[in-house]
Amino acid sequence: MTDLERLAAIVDDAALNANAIPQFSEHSPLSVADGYAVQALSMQRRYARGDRRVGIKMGFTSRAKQVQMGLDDLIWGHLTETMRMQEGGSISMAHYVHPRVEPEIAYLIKHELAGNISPLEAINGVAGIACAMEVIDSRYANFKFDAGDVVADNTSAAGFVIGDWHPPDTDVTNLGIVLNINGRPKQIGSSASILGNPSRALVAAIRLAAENGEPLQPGDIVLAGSATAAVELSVGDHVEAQFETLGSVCFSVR
Ligand code: 0L1
Ligand code: MG
Repeated sequence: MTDLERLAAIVDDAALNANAIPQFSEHSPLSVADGYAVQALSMQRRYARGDRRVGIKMGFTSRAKQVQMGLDDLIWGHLTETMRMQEGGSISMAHYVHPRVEPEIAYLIKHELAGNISPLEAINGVAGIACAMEVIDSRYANFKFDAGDVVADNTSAAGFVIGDWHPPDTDVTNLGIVLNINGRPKQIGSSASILGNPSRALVAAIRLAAENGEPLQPGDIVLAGSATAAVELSVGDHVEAQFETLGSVCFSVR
């Protein structure tokens, strides 16, 4: 087993069993490139258990977050079928280390998309747009990680829920978004805080997935990144994200 395979086994086991682990870079530095290699190896372990890739998610979708983490690009991770949550359903806290929720915009891919394309070309390759939420759950204790660590940990991806699909020409450049926990607003934001326009995150998703040799395919989902700070989840929470024009999406925590 190589060092990268050993790290993939550790992070995969932590995700599978909801165990917190120390950040890898505490012992020796992990480059972002090696982080992506660990992520790919950990995905192979999931797929070997019968899980399957259903799309990708974007992270660090604000310039301020990239600077804070010492990066000049977005990061991305894989979405798999076992991460899918039922709209209006519930998730068990037992399956997570310390989950947080983020309101996001989701794109449904219509045909294969790859390379450096414009936002207009990207939108022409989309079949639908929906409101969504992502549950992130860093496997590292106290959400403490550097860029290589978080990439190795599949960019904290742990769950996602998607609302009704809307036509691809729906304007989502500056939609008001409210994230309610137990009926009270916890975060208020705008889709414009996703890189100024979520379609820029879609363009980056197309570029990064293709660079990694897995161009986006028909039916793939892309989560464009959070429109607000993430909110910690607790047992008993009812979580609802309301999006101007796109409607709402909700789930509970048991
Ligand atoms: O925005 C995100 O999906 C999070 C990316 C990873 C960083 C984190 O876990 O906070
Ligand atoms: Mg996210």
